Amino acid sequence: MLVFEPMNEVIYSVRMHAERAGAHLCGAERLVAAGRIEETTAALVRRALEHPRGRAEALRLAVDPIDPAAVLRGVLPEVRTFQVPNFSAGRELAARLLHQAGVSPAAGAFALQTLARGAAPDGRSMRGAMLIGALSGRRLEPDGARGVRVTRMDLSPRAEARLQAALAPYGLDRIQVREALVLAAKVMAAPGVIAELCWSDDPDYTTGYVAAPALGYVRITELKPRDDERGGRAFFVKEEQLDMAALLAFLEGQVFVADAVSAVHPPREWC
Ligand code: PML
Repeated sequence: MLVFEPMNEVIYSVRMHAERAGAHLCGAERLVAAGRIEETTAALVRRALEHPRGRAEALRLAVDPIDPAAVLRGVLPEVRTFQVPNFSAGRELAARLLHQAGVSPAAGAFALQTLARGAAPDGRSMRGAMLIGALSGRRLEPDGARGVRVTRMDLSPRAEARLQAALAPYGLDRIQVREALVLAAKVMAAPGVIAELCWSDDPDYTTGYVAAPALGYVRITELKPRDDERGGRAFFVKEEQLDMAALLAFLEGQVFVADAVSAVHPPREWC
């Protein structure tokens, strides 16, 4: 369910972008009330300095007020976790899930192969996501090096507390899970997107997911080999109805706050 409703309190976008060796290292954003700006900036700076791919060498912070009337509120998807024995099995499961979500086998295979070899032209990970035609498998993002960045999203404090309580019993209350869930919720609400595939570019984080309105957020414990720095996201779109300008405006600019959570299911083995 999506609701445009003025929030009572003015909120601020707090964004961090960090670089190392002249290249993108990490970025993050929170939407918070004025009283939380200071603790939020401190947490984002700490994160850049303690990044698993090395300490940030340059860092930018931006704090901007958000128009309360422009906030779109939504619900997080249900969370499922499948434990797989290795990344090959994980990718096989991802391909099946994408197919269930309406992605053609060719488009799913193309996305998996492209993320695995590094989706940017230089063979590294892209900062943003690929946009892929769900049937044709064509890459559609306007800039194939940068990809499409999804920004301006967060959890409400109430939803954050509920999500943490729902994830904790399974040892899943981690920043990677919380942030990816919010991003997936926003992407699922985007006009024309039918599914998402993601795994992290952090070398020690092998879990990824497939998300789609019909499936929810399906975590897969191994989608890449450990120590591999290649990862990223692919958003699958219905090409025949695609309004690229509207899609990019939504993904990059629409303020989205998830203020309700759905069920978190216990992890189980996939066989
Ligand atoms: C999860 O464990 O559910 C999160 C998986 C994707 C993480 C993506 C990222 O950190 O870039």
